[in-house]
Amino acid sequence: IPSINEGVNLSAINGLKYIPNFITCAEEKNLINEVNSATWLNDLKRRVQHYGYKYDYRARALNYSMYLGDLPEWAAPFIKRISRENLIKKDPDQLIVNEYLPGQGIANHVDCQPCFDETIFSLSLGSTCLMDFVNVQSKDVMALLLEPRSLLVMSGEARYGWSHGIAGRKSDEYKGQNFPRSTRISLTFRKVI
Ligand code: AKG
Repeated sequence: IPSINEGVNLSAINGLKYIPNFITCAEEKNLINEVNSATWLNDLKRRVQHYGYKYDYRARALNYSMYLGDLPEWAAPFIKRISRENLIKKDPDQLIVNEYLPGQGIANHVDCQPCFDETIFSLSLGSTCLMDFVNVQSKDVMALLLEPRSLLVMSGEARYGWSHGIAGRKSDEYKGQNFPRSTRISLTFRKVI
């Protein structure tokens, strides 16, 4: 499946990796089914699932007294693969599943620096969505359309020097095309430190 990001120059953001079609359509379908058969929480504006130590968005810290279970079985093949492909040094032990309905987003943020290790992964399922990156110092902005089945890897500058977020919109404009949003589910993996 061709990616709209073919040939896009990501070198403005060191440590940012975008891998289109990281998983197949069959794997995507299977992951969506697995996620939807687990229990969703409604403690944010959107539905979420937490595994490992819970991140408290209000306190902007990990809640070490709330361990919400090991990573699910269905995440194991994915973790094995990112490890085998040397995309990580230490296996992730925390997962946040976010569900975005059209119109929902997530405020720009830098993932908690003292809580999580240097590499963050986000696997996209379902809909496309435009992710905005803002340089913490220069305020430079870059936008990248995240496609279903793609993997986003943030480390180094991308992890610490740029914030990332998703505007709450029903469609995105990207490279002169309109991309209406449908339900998107993202799996964000991190290593707690
Ligand atoms: C977070 O949960 O902190 C995210 O940034 C999620 C990003 C995404 O949905 O791809």
